Amino acid sequence: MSDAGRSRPRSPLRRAAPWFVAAFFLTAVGLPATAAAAHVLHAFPEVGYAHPLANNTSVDVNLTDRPAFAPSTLSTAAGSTLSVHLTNVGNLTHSFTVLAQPNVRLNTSWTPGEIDAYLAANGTLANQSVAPGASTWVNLTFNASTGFDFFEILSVVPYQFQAGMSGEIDITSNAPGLALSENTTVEGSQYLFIPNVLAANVSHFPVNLNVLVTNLGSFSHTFTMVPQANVTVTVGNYSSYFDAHAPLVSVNVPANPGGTVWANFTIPAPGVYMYICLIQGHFANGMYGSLYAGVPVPPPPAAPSTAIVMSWILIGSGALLGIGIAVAALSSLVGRFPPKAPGHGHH
Ligand SMILES: [Cu+2]
Repeated sequence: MSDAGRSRPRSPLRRAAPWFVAAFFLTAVGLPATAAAAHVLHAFPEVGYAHPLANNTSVDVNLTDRPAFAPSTLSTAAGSTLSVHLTNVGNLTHSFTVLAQPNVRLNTSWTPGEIDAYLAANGTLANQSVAPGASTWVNLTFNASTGFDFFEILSVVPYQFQAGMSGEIDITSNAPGLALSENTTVEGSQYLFIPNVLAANVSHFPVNLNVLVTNLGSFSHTFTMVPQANVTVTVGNYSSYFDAHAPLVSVNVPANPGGTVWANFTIPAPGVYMYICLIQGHFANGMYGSLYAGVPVPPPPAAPSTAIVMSWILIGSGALLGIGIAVAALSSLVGRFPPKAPGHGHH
């Protein structure tokens, strides 16, 4: 008599094993699928609202003999303090001078005397001279009403501003509904902007917007925005359109995972502004989005039903697991009664 023919009861766990295996596989399929479906559900309404900067920001700025500020564009939230650590890395004296009037750019054709006269009449938020090799701190506090403004910075050492030593401090807003600093990412392998809807709920124009673009993949991309509100470019016409209308902004996104670039631009009027990637083939594959500036974002379409299906997969795997446990329990109960020996069942 072979082993297989013997009536020794199988272990309860072995009897239930197929059910556990089935439950395991269904869970293995169901869990990631459910997570993915949940992500889809979550991702769509994830409009790129404001990501306000921290209340106290510190930034290092080098003053160079180029002459230039490095970096030349700073950013901080309205109602916060910006601590600027200045280091003169050159051999010339430079100054870090911030205009008191927002949204003003001095004319680089002015003489040093004209600039001094303007500053004497209108004041400064800071006017710090920094000797070669020296370092110092300047703290600037921007009240809540300065949201969306920028303040020009310049060196007042004669002819340095005229030679290009200028920059700006962009003031973002953390007031609810007043989005200024937006955040978007580009997905390399799928050619997508995430999110593909940005919202700037602003009420005064022109308005300065800063979008931080982060590369999730390792392909080159651009973040390129049409200069006109409510214009939809197509794969067929975008090239000739941009030839005729310079983009509002076009930045190259560093081609490495985690690479970032700021797109800083000024929206002239309320409306919907389309942004695309200019790299050949990316727009055609869906790499575009819309910025809603001062206009409401339309509601998203109905949620995909896959999430419901996916949750049924999980429920199904739970049911299989339950059956497996029941089989194991029943088997162990049944196993307590010795089975009849072969041949003894007949009279
Ligand atoms: Cu691209």
